[in-house]
Amino acid sequence: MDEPLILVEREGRVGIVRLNRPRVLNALNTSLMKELADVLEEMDRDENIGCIILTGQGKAFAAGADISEMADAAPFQFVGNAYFADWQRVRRVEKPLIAAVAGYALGGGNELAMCCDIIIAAETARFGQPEILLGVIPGAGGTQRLTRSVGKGKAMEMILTGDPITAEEALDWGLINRVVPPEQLEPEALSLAQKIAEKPPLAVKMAKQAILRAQEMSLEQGLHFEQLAFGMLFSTEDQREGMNAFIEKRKAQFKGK
Ligand code: DAK
Repeated sequence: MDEPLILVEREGRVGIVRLNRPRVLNALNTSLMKELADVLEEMDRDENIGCIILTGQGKAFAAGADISEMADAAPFQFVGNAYFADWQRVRRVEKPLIAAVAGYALGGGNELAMCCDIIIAAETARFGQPEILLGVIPGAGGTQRLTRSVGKGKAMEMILTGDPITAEEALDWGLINRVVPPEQLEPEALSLAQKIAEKPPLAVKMAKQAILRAQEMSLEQGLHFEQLAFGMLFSTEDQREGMNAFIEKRKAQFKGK
């Protein structure tokens, strides 16, 4: 029987999703992306999960899209097809996604990490957009998200040379949140995910949406979204519980309502 392309675990309110094609450095083929999007959407709907960790294994988070699958693609194969749609489904996950990256995060692998909301890296991590070496350019958001994340000059350097950067450089450049020794990667990601998963889920969801809009909208539009989201949270039981618990000097018990 074929091994599953995606492995799923749970630790309390945290979902752990592991890419599982280690023999090809977790190259992201069509089947893997579909399974990944299916699993993430299922976790997004599951009210017993508050935060999701996405990770790889072996030498890689993911070394990019599967080149052997992509090599003979037709020009319009990537426009609006199922593969493209599955990337969009990952991007639309509403719960926080933490990428825990060890080893290679290249091409689509780096783009997948950038679809996540927080990136934690092992010292072994290498981030890059090597598509230029294949005669193409990033196709899953690399030219846009990397530029927003590290700025124009550094994005140009990475995308035009194809050279990867180290975890320390990625931290210094603002691409990732923190760097830890390899053995600390999963415990660190889990402890952060658990902390987020305990928070009131509706507020977490609105916070993520508002922050993402800061990269997509004008300041005026973003502030408007924030104001509406802030106001809407006053319709939740968790807002009353959070504020009453503060006043009554006790720990809040959030319900996601
Ligand atoms: N695809 C397919 N197989 C890959 C692969 C990849 N991206 N990366 C590695 N592999 C395979 C290798 O072919 C090798 O397989 P065997 O020869 O053993 O059968 C196995 O994994 C181990 O790799 P190596 O032997 O090469 O291992 P090394 O340690 O020597 O080198 C490496 C590691 C990461 C430096 C090297 O494997 C490498 O350069 N890999 C390719 C990295 C790359 O170019 N990535 C970018 C691919 S383009 C889109 C969505 C996404 C994308 C585009 C559009 N839409 C939604 C429209 C994304 C595009 C890309 O990512």
